[in-house]
Amino acid sequence: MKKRIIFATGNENKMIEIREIFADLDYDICSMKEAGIAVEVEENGSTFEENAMLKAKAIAEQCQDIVLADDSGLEIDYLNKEPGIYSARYLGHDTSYTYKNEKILEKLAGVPDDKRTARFVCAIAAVFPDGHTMVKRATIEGRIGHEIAGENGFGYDPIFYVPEYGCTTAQLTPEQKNAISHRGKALRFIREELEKQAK
Ligand code: ITT
Repeated sequence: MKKRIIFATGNENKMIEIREIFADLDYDICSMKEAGIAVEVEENGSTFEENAMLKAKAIAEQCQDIVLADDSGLEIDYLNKEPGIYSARYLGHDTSYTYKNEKILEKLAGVPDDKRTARFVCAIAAVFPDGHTMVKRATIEGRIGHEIAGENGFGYDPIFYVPEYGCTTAQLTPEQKNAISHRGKALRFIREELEKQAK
């Protein structure tokens, strides 16, 4: 039987990206739901790394598998790095991303491109059955676009413009986004560590 990796996330969009990046790895990749684990974790850390570790540790208490957790968000330089670790809760937890994205575009109305710099940040925490832990942070640099564009991805993707590609991350294919994204980079690092340990 293959070993399991459980992802401590309730975000189905993250799971889709994670599954693609770990597709050919010799582990069964399970969401919390698939593993039958339902735990509400209070994300009260002050960094992405702390919050990722809080989530991973809480779920690791419920199982004997490798547990990974993702804490991520968008930092907009013009807004003093908001929404940052509060990205999911920004402008209300239950507001739609169309609303959040429109409000951000309003806040940045008239701001020139060189002041619209932003980045997606992702911290992936890993907790192993023997208790040892690891955390990796990665980013993708870009800027806030001038309009909502693209149907792929999730969250803030439709307003996150990547100059090298001339489009938003919501206009990239899933493979293109994973190849350059914060989550793709952090997960590939963790993946390499898992492969080293399996040897
Ligand atoms: P879990 O805690 O259950 O994993 P969550 O959606 O609450 O799910 P976070 O607390 O890490 O996750 O919040 C991250 C938010 O940052 C997420 O909901 C998006 O709004 C945004 N975000 C993170 N990565 C993103 C990406 O690749 N594209 C667009 N938005 C992203």
